Amino acid sequence: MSQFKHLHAVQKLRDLAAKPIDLRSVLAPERIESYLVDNELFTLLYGTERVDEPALDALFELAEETQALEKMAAMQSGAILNKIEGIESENRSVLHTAMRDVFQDRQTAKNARAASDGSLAELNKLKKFLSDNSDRFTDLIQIGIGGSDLGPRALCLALQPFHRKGKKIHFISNVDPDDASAVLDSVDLKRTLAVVVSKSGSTLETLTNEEFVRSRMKSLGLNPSEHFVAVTGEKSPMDDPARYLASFYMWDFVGGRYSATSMVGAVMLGFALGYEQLEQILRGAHAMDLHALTADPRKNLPLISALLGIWNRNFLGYPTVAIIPYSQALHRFPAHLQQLDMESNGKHIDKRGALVDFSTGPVIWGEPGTNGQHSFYQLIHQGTDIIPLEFIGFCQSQRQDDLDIHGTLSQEKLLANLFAQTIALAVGQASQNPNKNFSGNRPSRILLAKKLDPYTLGALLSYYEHKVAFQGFIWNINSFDQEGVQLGKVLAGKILDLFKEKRSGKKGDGFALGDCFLRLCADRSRCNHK
Ligand code: G6Q
Repeated sequence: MSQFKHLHAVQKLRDLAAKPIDLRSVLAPERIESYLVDNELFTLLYGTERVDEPALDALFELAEETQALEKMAAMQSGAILNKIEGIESENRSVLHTAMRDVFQDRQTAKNARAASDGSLAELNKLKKFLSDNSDRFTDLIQIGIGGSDLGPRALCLALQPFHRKGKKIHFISNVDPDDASAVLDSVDLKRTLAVVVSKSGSTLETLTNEEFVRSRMKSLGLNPSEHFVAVTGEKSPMDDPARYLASFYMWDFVGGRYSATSMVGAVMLGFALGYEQLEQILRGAHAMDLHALTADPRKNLPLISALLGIWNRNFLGYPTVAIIPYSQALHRFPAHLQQLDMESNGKHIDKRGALVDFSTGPVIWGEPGTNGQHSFYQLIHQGTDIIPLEFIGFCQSQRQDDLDIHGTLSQEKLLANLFAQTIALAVGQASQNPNKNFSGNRPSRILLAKKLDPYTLGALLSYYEHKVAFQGFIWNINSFDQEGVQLGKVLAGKILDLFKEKRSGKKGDGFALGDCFLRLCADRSRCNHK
């Protein structure tokens, strides 16, 4: 049996989960007002989760027994965390927090000072680069994939009203040529800066797309080395400053999906928003890093969110979580959280190398509300699976451009829908007509803030990073590697060899399964219909 199952708190939680509270009978204003916790920016409302005091006590005991806060402190101070005992594995510090511990109060990273010094040096380089070059360019294309795309893109799109006038940002991530082609058709390359982001400097999609854009530039008589910037690891195949207008660095101890606040996001965000607003994102993230590190467990927002997630996943047995921002600006944020959470905690062995015998990370998915209400909420309210929800809401609209229509503002309509959903899910509705019956007793929680600005967004990003890390600490899994993505890459390489062989007529090692798909594709290409 795994260590996790042996934990005293786990036994207790299992007993408690045999008879969890029923939200239909307990939900009342007093409960909503007492099951909440806040810090300077956010209020986490969790009265609509299926927890009571004994369950909460046992969850905090679980955090203590697994030393979740101690592990957070170890992470933020640069201890080696990215390691699995007894088998070949990564073996590194995990220091994304040092990327934003660059301001005067520098408290978190005593042992991680070198990392935050490195980050500060890159930020200073970036500040100078932006002031020397920003005027030359109207557009920026970020070329990168996975962690080099999702987080930075989500942040960029979330802060549109803060973008500088006359600056447009585009992204190319997919190796689908239609992605690059569509972006290239929409920009004036003479005034475009291309930022190629690849920590390894060897990612097929990114290197292909870089060449795609370079080639288009050359065909227009432009010199790519005056338009291209690199963000990569030191000594990676892309670390070749002669090919680039500038090169910025990131390090092994910052994982791709945790890298939005490193140079991976910073170059593009600095260009889009200006350096000062970029700094606000970093300051907000740093404030939440400190909160995760120092807040008492019962006041610690990401820890509480992690524990509620573990209650839902391991004890109530719910397999997925929907994260629904009631904010259009956050429309790509769930895509970032999908990667952050599922790549981190979708693991089948623990840190001792043993197969786990409990559920690890749930399936994470989401879309902004209210749009989701008009599509998949049917299943959430009346489907046969129970889907816990994490709502994100803001009291004020981001743009403050609102109108009283039929007696209420649009922002009020948005919030009314958010609060209505959490109540409807919890209390349901009895009806004689079974098709109109809502069973209720379905859990959700709300993370509420005043308004979405760069500082708050930085803190929100960090909140989720720490929620995911706390869950990994409690499950004792390695949340900072991603071996599960390797097999597909290797097989894609073999299939690419088949494509090459076909073109050159040379025979290679053969790969019957891959070959079969290529044959089917060739047949399809010969079909007459469009
Ligand atoms: C993230 C993953 C992965 C990575 C991409 C891009 O944690 O490691 O999504 O970010 O595969 O990798 P490169 O930045 O090395 O191109």
